[in-house]
Amino acid sequence: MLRGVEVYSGLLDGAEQAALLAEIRGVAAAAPMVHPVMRSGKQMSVRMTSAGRLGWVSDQGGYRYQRHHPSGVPWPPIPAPVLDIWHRVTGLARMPDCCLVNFYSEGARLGMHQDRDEGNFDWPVVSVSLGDEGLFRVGNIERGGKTESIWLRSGDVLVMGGAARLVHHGVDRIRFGTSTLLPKGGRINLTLRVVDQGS
Ligand code: MD3
Ligand code: FE
Repeated sequence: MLRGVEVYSGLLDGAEQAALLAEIRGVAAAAPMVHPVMRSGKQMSVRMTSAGRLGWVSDQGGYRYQRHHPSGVPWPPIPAPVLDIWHRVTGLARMPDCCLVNFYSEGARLGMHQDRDEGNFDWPVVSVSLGDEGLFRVGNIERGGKTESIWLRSGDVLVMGGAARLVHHGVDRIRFGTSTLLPKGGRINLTLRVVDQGS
């Protein structure tokens, strides 16, 4: 695939996936999943929450990282098994500030975008897929041009660093019901980021 994208297919076995899911249920109990609203006023089809010092939010005021869930509660800590994956694949001593949790139910998608709300793009981004398969698309730093697609499966881990850190990417669709990890189906993606906004 693209330079700067490392794909660890099947890095997490079934037991590890189940343990992560239990941790994520705990995160969502403390900080409930919401459908973020974009600046346009349109609701995203993906539901999101966060763990960590900072969480990613979007509303009519725009996109940003902030210290609290929209309800005002602080974000729960990033679960230790999630930090362990970050350490295994990046080898970095610096831990991420944010674990964004994305939930895709049947029909949910994420349009092509860049991740550029962080303060420093030198840090890699790590993504963990759980549950149903998702069709991930990667493009270019510039808008448009050729794209490449790959199916991400439960237990796959991606590291986006270097030249890939600012490429456009998105999730075109999920294959609902292709995994038994979530009893009611759907896909969960954990995205780990160093936000590094000097605060
Ligand atoms: C490429 N999430 O939350 S993860 C996102 O599967 C996001 O939910 C997708 O894009 C998902 O912003 C894709 C893979 C990923 C994450 C971060 C990236 C790819 C990336 C940052 C830079 C380039
Ligand atoms: Fe993204």
